[in-house]
Amino acid sequence: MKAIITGVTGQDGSHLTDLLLEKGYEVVGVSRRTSTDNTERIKHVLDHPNFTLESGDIADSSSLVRILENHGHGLQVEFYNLAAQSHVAESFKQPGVTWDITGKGVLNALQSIVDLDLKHIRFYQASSSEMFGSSFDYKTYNVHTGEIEQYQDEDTKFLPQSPYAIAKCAAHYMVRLFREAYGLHASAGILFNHEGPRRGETFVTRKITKWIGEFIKWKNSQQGVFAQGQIGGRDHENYIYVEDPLNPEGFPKLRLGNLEASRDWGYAGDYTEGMWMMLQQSQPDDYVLCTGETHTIRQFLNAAFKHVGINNWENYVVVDPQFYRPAEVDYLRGKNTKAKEKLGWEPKHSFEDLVKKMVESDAQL
Ligand code: NAP
Ligand code: G4F
Repeated sequence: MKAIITGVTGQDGSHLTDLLLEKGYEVVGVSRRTSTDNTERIKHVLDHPNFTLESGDIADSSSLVRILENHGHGLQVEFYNLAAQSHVAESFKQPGVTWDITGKGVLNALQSIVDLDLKHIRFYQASSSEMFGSSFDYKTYNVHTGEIEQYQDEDTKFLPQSPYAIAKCAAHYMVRLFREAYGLHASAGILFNHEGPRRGETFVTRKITKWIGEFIKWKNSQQGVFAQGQIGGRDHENYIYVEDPLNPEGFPKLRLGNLEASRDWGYAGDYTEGMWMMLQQSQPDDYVLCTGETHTIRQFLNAAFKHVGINNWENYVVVDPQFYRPAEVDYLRGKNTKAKEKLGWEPKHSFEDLVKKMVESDAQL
């Protein structure tokens, strides 16, 4: 069995590579040329005998054709398209590049497979819950809380709120078209937010846990002062100070944007297993992967700071409008009934497990 993975250097690409190597796959990772090393997350597999790193860019069809010609033949080949400009806020600043990579890149991959007559290849597309945007269905009345619960599933309409989400919608429809028009075994996983210690440092969960890790290290370096249990002695809008006139150094507070948005956060390793399960089905299809729970950024902050014994996170965080987005997705909460019933997939990690994993990794607890 062989798998070609675009986006192999990213969070999901690295987890999927680990999973498929464990299963005995030959893995061909596709990575674009960058002037600084981008292989940190896959450095542990670079010398694996079943791993090959190929240079390629999803926006450059000729590189995909070369890779497919070299690696696309053979009976069981899977192609996981995880490559994307995946940062939603950045997509407002670089909408054209986001479109070329996240949208048109998917057409490049699908069309190359068809043109080379490699239709036996099973294709996975990394679709996103961002495609739902501000759309959700009211379906469940919770008898315990008396609330009507809102969620998104495979039948919820798309109402994208960013250039990223629009590019993902176009790619999603392209996958459906190639499935129907050419009979490709092409599936799309509509994945809700999934995180972990390998998450990019500018996504909100990792930004928080990384800050906590750095703060703990700084705090430990100030041990003599902190032994008295004093911080925030000279409170400042942007810095945390210790109550020590001899120590004028402060630690910069954590700067975040909208704290009210809700996300359905799961653990990335669980979700890459779901991707693989989709391609093992006899028929291609689209599936939502999510936990079914939703939490605000405030709740994530609360849980993450509590984990290192800090109960008043508000004293450490500055809300900075530079991190607001021109349009926001306020609420994401998925329903994973189809994935549970058809794939037998379920998330193995809870919200609390995820927070613990991330904080402990960044704070080296
Ligand atoms: P990520 O960490 O940002 O990784 C994105 C990957 O795409 C990186 O390896 C990046 O390479 C690569 N890439 C970017 N532009 C490329 C190009 N032009 N050609 C080839 N490769 C390119 O994202 P992730 O969190 O692993 O997510 C994986 C996929 O799932 C993405 O498509 C994302 O949009 C989608 N998704 C993610 C989530 C989530 O919560 N994580 C949820 C739903 C969907 P460099 O190392 O060179 O930058
Ligand atoms: O962590 P985020 O940047 O993730 P977002 O926008 O939900 O997108 C992620 O999940 C999608 C799946 O739903 C993927 F398709 C996508 O590729 C990506 O992986 O932001 C989460 C929320 C937003 O509401 C944002 O406004 O956190 C809010 N937020 C508040 N302060 C912040 C910040 N987000 C970031 N990145 N940085 C902040 O300082």
